[in-house]
Amino acid sequence: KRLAIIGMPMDLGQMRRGVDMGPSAIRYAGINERLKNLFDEVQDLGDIPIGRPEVSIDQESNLRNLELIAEKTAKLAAKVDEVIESGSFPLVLGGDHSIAIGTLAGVSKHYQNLGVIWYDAHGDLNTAETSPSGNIHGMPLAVSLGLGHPLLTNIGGYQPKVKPENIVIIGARSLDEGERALIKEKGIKVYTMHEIDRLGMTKVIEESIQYLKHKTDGVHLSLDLDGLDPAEAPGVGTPVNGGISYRESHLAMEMLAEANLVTSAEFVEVNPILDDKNKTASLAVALMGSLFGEKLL
Ligand code: DIR
Ligand code: MN
Ligand code: MN
Ligand code: MN
Repeated sequence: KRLAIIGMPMDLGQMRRGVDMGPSAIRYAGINERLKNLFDEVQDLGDIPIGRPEVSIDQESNLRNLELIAEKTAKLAAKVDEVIESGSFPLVLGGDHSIAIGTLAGVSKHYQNLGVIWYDAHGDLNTAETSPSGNIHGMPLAVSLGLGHPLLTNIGGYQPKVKPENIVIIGARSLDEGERALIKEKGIKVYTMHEIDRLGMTKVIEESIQYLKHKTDGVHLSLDLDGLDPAEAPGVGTPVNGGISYRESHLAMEMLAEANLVTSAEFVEVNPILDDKNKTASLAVALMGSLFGEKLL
């Protein structure tokens, strides 16, 4: 089994600079050391070139940086596709969550029924019409359902990338009105913090695995570090109190590893400028260890 790491240093999906340094911060936290013994080979393919596009952070738009995001995520999609084609497991390092538009475009063409686990404080189910912020990092899951601007939904030349019944959202505690309506309309499975508190993470992950296992032929894990509590993951642009704990998150990753379900992954929204001594990047690397089968004993 081979792992291919792809950095996506893009911060265009939201307004706080610094999340473009996420891939560097995660590498600095020792990703290679941590994962090299869990695979036959770990290749770091470096970063998708983003350059320093001139964008104004105060521009008024309901799809801020649309063209640039479409262009860059298409490049990521092509790279992810190539990695899967070569037989490696793609692990993408963000970058803000808008990068998932590209990751899913690259992954999903390899599966008839791709499952998606969206580990996040947010639903990322906004469209230009429902978004309160205009930030595309609040839209990637909607885009992957085929909802949103065609420049985004058509990346890779097909849509949708994922079906609503193949999605599980875990950790939600900040959902906008339009997102709630969409969740109801499409019947998307969501474990909010309420269900996590009530059922416990064990049950949440057991149920998620059962829910996805029979109807999917691959599962993508999209892990937004803001799904965790800001006390554990302070280095994120949109922290929301009352999040998933460190232990619950390790348990979730360990159970996913045991189930051998996940076929691609991305870790997003690590912003070292907002972080406390690279704590959030280190947490991301530790969670990757658990996801890829690291054992305590
Ligand atoms: C909010 C925040 N729902 C928006 N979304 C975030 O701007 O659409 N997603 N932070 O991770
Ligand atoms: Mn292909
Ligand atoms: Mn997100
Ligand atoms: Mn989020």
